[in-house]
Amino acid sequence: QTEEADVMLLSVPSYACQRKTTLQNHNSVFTDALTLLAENAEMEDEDGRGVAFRRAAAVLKALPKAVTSMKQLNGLPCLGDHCQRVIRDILENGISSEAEATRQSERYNALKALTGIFGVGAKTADRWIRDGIRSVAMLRDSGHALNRAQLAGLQYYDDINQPVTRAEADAIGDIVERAVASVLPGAQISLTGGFRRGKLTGHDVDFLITHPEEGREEGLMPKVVSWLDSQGFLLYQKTMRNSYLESKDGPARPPSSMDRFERCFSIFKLTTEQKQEALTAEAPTESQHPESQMKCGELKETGHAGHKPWRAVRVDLVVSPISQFAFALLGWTGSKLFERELRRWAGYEKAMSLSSHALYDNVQKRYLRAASEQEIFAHLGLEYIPPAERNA
Ligand code: TTP
Ligand code: MN
Ligand code: MN
Ligand code: MN
Repeated sequence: QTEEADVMLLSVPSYACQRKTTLQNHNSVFTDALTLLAENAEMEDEDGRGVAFRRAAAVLKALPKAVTSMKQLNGLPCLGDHCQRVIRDILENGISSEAEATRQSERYNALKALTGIFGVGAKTADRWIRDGIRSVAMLRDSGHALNRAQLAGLQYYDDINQPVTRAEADAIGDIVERAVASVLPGAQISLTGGFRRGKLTGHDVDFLITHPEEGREEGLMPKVVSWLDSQGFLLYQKTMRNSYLESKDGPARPPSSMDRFERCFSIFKLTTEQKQEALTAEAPTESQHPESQMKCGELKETGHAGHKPWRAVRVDLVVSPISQFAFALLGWTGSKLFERELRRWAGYEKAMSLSSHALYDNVQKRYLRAASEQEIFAHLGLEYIPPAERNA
């Protein structure tokens, strides 16, 4: 085969929100390396570099085939010199020496371990590393003062760093349904985040709660949280009240990726029994299927003597008024890069400002209403991309 025949012409639009990105990735050998470099940059508080690596990885994720030669990169967006060097290295040597050196560096591993603790960000991790703390064990022994989130993060470290399965997400969903139904009948909950995009596992479970009658959702979160707490479902929670309205003319506007809904960052206690109930309740006739029997077997396994019969799961809850629901749903479904690209597209290409609350047209000087995600994409002049294709 000639080299010419081997070169497929690849082309993708430059914003991730203009492309369909499924979970099927033909270029994971490249995107794994670029994602590791992005993660490292973010942990070093170099967000600009982090985004550049993430954009490059997202371009490769959207390609219909594996890249096999540098020529195929001609004309692709977001691939700067640095990213091309990483890709060339992998094409020529099978691995990226930069990614491997990073993966093995003491600093990367210390940052990864410490920021892997719930409640610990890049700045805190850096401070601790400068104090000589390079691992979770060293932090435990150090006697450092920790806040409430970090204490919970340490206490449930192993559970929280174990991926959440779809079955576990569904079991948590059942519990949240019960909580919401008992404090505000008629309220609706939606699974958002990675699971809505079809991911099989996640680092947490994300829910958006609303009520079809505007205003009925006000003050809902504290009620949901106290119901959950009274039933023993919460190991940790931090609730923040809605600050959207009062912030409008306030001086300190948050970065656009942060929204101001009533929200709760929590750690749930999920028992093996609840997981079992969720499986049998949702699929009562499925017990004959080999796949569901396998799941039940796995559950028994985690509950056997010697192991605790429950696990800690990170859960994010958000409450939105129905008038902002479509924006909140779009904003909390992700991926994070897809969201960032939507906002960049809105600002640079459409002179609009998009948040998880609203879409503002800076030329017409008015808010554009939307009752569905489809309407928001239409306002933005974008083809509708369903959640399963937002995995940029
Ligand atoms: P995550 O739960 O962090 O990510 P994920 O669900 O895509 O992946 P994972 O499986 O690792 O959990 O965030 C989900 C979405 O929530 C993401 O698109 C960004 C959004 N989000 C906000 O809009 N505001 C916030 O303050 C936070 C923390 C997240
Ligand atoms: Mn999530
Ligand atoms: Mn995540
Ligand atoms: Mn989350």
